[in-house]
Amino acid sequence: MKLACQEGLAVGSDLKQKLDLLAEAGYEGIEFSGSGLKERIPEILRLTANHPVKPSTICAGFRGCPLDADKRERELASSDIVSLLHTAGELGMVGLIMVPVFGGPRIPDLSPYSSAMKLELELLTKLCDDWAVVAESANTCLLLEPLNRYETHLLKTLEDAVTICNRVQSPHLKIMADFFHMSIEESSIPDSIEAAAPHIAHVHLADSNRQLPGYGHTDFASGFAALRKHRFTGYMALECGNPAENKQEGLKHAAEYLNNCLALR
Ligand code: LER
Ligand code: MN
Repeated sequence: MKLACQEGLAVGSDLKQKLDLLAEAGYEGIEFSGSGLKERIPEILRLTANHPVKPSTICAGFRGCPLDADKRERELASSDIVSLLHTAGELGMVGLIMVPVFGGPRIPDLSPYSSAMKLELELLTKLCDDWAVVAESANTCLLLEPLNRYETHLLKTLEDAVTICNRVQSPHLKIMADFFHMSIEESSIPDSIEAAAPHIAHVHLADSNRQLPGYGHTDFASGFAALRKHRFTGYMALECGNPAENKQEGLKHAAEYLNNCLALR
């Protein structure tokens, strides 16, 4: 397992300095937002070619919503997702992280014919079928991210995302497991990781209060043990606040804390 950090959380005034300081703090990957990323491909490839910190993933950054009632919103999301999958492939990344819908449903409830959620899950399956083909051609993955109940109504647990993966049956459709959301929604983080393990290709790290690991009460060691048991070798990227006065020291301590959790069980 390799530690990574989102670009916005890394310390430094430019990408070169961020990569150098991440390496010094014990990180091996950097996660980017998808917004404006295509234009940065040459710079990122040049700076990471011979660097110990590699581009790991893209976290969202697409416009529109793939499950909106308005076709133009859906098409905007889909064309951005396709473009970002190609960007992820060009950068040699694990994949593009995608939340299908934030907040409540954007399509109407058509009961008794169908609930909004049933329609959303059917539409999402169809879209993921198509995106998995694109991801395969780009040599990367689409990573479904379940959130918590305060941020979405649709995919809230790893099991919810596994249902979509099982329907699509592509090795290019995977799951991103976020410890913050899991700490709210899963009754047991290690058990849910065990059940979803074959589908998990990336992890987000934040403590129970969405601060750096070590500032809250999430038991990372048991979750990491479940990942290790299933031979997870991917990136785990920090997506959280950094309350430390010295930000670089905060990142260093978090890496030490996480490595300690990795060694615990
Ligand atoms: C949002 O809460 C989140 O965890 C992000 O990774 C969404 O892309
Ligand atoms: Mn996340």
